[in-house]
Amino acid sequence: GQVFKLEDYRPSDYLIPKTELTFSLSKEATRVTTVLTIERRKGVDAGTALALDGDELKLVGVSIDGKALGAADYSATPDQLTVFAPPQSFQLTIETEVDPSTNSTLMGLYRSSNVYCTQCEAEGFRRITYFLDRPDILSVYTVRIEADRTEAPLLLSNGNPVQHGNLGEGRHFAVWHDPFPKPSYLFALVAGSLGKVADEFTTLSGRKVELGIYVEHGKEALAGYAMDALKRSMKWDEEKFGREYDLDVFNIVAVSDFNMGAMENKGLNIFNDKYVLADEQTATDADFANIEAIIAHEYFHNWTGNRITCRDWFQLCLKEGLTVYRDHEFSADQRSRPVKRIAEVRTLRAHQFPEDQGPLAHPVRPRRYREINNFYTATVYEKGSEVVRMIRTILGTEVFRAGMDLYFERHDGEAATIDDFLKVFEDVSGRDLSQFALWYHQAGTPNVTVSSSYDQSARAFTLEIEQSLAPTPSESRKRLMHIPLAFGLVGADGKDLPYDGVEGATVENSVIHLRKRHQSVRFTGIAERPVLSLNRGFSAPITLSLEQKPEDLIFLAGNDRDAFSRWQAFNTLLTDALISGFRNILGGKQPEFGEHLQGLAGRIAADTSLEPAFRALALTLPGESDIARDIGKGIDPDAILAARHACASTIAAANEQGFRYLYEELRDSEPFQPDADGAGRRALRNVLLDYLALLPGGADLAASHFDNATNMTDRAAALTVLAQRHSDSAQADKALKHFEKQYSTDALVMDKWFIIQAGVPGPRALETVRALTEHPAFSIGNPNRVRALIGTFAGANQTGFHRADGESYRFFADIVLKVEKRNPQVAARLATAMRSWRSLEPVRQDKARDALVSILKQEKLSADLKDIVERTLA
Ligand code: HT7
Ligand code: ZN
Repeated sequence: GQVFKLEDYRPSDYLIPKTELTFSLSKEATRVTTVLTIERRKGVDAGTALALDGDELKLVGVSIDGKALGAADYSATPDQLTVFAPPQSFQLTIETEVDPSTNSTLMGLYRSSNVYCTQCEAEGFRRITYFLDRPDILSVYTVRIEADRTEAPLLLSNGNPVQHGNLGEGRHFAVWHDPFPKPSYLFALVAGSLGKVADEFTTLSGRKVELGIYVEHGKEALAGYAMDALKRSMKWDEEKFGREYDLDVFNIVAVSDFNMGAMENKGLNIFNDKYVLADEQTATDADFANIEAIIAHEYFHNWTGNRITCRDWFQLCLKEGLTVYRDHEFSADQRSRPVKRIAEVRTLRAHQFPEDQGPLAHPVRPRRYREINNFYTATVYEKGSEVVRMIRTILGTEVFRAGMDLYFERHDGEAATIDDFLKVFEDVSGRDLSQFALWYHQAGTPNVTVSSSYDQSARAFTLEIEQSLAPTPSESRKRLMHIPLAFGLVGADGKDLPYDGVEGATVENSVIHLRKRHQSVRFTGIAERPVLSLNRGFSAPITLSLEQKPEDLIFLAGNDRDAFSRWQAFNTLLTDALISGFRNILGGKQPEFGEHLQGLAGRIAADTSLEPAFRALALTLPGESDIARDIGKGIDPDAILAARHACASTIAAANEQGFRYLYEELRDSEPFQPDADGAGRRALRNVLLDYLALLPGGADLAASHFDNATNMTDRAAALTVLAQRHSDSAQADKALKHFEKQYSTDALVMDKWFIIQAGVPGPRALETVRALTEHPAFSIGNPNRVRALIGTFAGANQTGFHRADGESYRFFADIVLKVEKRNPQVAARLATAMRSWRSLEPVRQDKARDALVSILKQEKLSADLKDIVERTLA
């Protein structure tokens, strides 16, 4: 396949200032008439051909300024329309025909539950009409939609509505105009019959905006939380970034077939219905939090992505990393900042660290790609957000805000680059960010090794700090990074000790700026031996090799003023214990867990000065894949599971009384609220249930938790505990059957049923998952179903997926190929579950390699899947 390179970027020869589209919608043969106002760019030679992108298109006709083109004037294939020698400025009219009903890729124009909808990012617009389908072509769109009035009473596109009316023969039309020039990837159309939830928002400057959320008829009551989240997002962006909404209407449509979470099309966001529909009976607290975050994310794109877009797809992190940063800040403000930060770091470590440490590693701003769809990654999104966060840490909140203001002022209406973004911060701060820019350009997670010593007589505390960055694919030599390490020197009373001097590094606002390979940082005037609290708040996305005594970690877990570091200290103790338990098991010995862990777990659980959500996170043991990642090599998932189970059982047995008391005390007496407080209490109670379920009578306790649940959070938590801790019990069987019967017609709730069963540890999960692919609620064409059942099995069931006999890999290869026939994008994303195969022990490694190779042997493999599998094997 073709490799696209950043260094090959050059501006297009032609511009398209105006785009007029007319859709005559019909299920199998939709006609699209495109009238493009085109101008040759200044300085480009007359006679230069115009090559427009297409993808599987059927051309019906093409004309220039009203005159049909002759065969000598152009050439057309499904993938390209070339006009050989167009005039300097002209109107190009193109007629194409597309078939939405058979479009199972969910890119371009397709049908989802009888609704016409579109997905154009990244390169889906070219499946609708021929175009310069690249993000630096900004055009003003006018869209006319014609459809059968009964089939599609609702006709939506970007921008503001300008006209609608009847056409006769049961058809009608609507015209939409979007005054803001935009790239083609932000185009959207929706037509069908949907229920509407309406509201309004008055902007800071007093403009009224009509808000609409469209959902399947009968589901309107499930859109209330999303609407509330939208209004809160609009207000927050005004307050925190000075950004107002800019059109008269803002619409959101929920569809049930969608490749990703949602899409920020200008004025017409389209959502996976999973991230819109919620009430306490069908959605968990995690679902509510995701809805809030994704509604905010897509809305925030209106400024970071739409008003200022990306010059090319190498700059994807310009909009995605920045917008994730913004949605993280929003959730932190709406909920609990420390709890949100811990959750972010867990996600980053779970998804981005393995990417950075494996064969699919790439820089936040990649330099090359074969298939752009495969670059919507945790690195671009989550690490991209961390990089923005580090800019704030380095510059401080106020200068960062000044930089953002300058970014909006300087680049509004443009297609910008990461260099433009960094430049605004250099300009407002007067700093040189060229070394810092390596965070965008170098792949891999830096490791920082630290040792410390205290010299009582000199009252000096010295840190020996060293940074390193392992080679990643196609980057063998790495340069030194600028790493901002927030820190505290914690005294015996838990307060940060003051110091009167620092040598060996720039230290500002409790941040050490690491810029060299090795730095010896000496603090003077330190009255007592401090306990080092380093990388507070996870100020830099690194791995830290820091030898710390267990008593220091226990001290930090109980006393650090930084809540993230308290969580981190306890998590480090747990991880160390689990890894040594794993090694014991591999060596044929019993794992042992020190009493300090059990005591600390009990104290954290009962510490009412800590918010319940924090206690829940602290008590959640590192997951099997977290442990595997920290072990690094020679992974035997069965031994990890056994160590984790033993550790949880020890903690449960040691704290039985306290945990039972708290479990009872946390029983909710108040009505359900999907807010952070309510969710925190439920989270803590459900973590306690998970421990108590390991003690005698555990299955009955979980069954009664299930039976008495008054909301989906508790019901799903109890079902998970039954399925994972007591999979062979009558109680688990009964609860699973009950759940299935109760929710058989609710696809989103049935996804939870698939997820829970796909996650049951042990070799038998394969047969369960195989059987569930035949379940009436499963559908290989629906991304949510596929991700729930297959994605969970491959991505979150370590012992089931990595069966030593390799059977799960063979099943997985087959099913990935089946998905690929309909939807290459979803198949490619699924296949990334194999990315850490080289960290397995040798027997499993061989079997995993065989399965990957078997995928490559398939004829006519899509570019999407081929790219992932080849890079995974390289
Ligand atoms: N910007 C959106 C990304 C997206 C997408 C990308 C490729 C294929 C389908 C897609 N659907 C949505 C979502 C976002 O990050 O906000
Ligand atoms: Zn986004």
